[in-house]
Amino acid sequence: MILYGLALSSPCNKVRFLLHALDIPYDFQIVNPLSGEGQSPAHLQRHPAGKIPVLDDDGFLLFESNAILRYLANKTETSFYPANPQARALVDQWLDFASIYIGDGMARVFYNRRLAPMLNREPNEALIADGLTTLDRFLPPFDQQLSKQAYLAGAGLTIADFNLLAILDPAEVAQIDLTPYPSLQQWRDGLRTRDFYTRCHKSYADAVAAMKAKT
Ligand SMILES: N[C@@H](CCC(=O)N[C@@H](CS)C(=O)NCC(=O)O)C(=O)O
Repeated sequence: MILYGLALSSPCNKVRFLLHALDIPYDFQIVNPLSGEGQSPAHLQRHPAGKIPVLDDDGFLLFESNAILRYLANKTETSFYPANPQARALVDQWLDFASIYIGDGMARVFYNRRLAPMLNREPNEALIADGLTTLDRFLPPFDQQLSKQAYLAGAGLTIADFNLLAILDPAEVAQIDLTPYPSLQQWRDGLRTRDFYTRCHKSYADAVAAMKAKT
């Protein structure tokens, strides 16, 4: 199995967390959109818009990180994506809810606070403010959910957790304060000590430092 992507990319990292948790060996091939590699003819053959991640499972190409999570989970019949229709629907609900709102808010803040300066682009303060407003509105339901149960969709770890963990991984480096959300923080602190996470990186800040050292 080959995963095309970058260690700084949350959509890539959610897939890497799942691959590690399932103990599936994979070849992580770096495609760095920040340096234009996404638009290379080779990568455009894999993804029509040149985005990452792309999974290559023995010639079967798949993009969109949530589709990749579901594919890998279906293929392995793992409890990370329960078969019972209602249990599965709740996983999908928390997966989509996080991707749409938390993913969007985080992306606006992270891009403008961290990536724009790295690319010598002017940060857009209005988008940062908008992202923070989105996070202020949508993080509380996640904190409430995690105050009631160990994981987003119930008592067991699921792909919804890998998704949110990867989305929130850049919080520190993007100076996003999660202290108002104690249950969310506790959930995240616990998952960050797990094998599937530490096999990926020690911390997100470490992944950023490793990338800077290489460039
Ligand atoms: N919804 C997509 C988002 C993919 C995405 O936007 N990836 C970024 C890196 S995190 C990318 O490839 N950006 C380069 C570009 O948009 O050309 C997914 O979850 O896979």
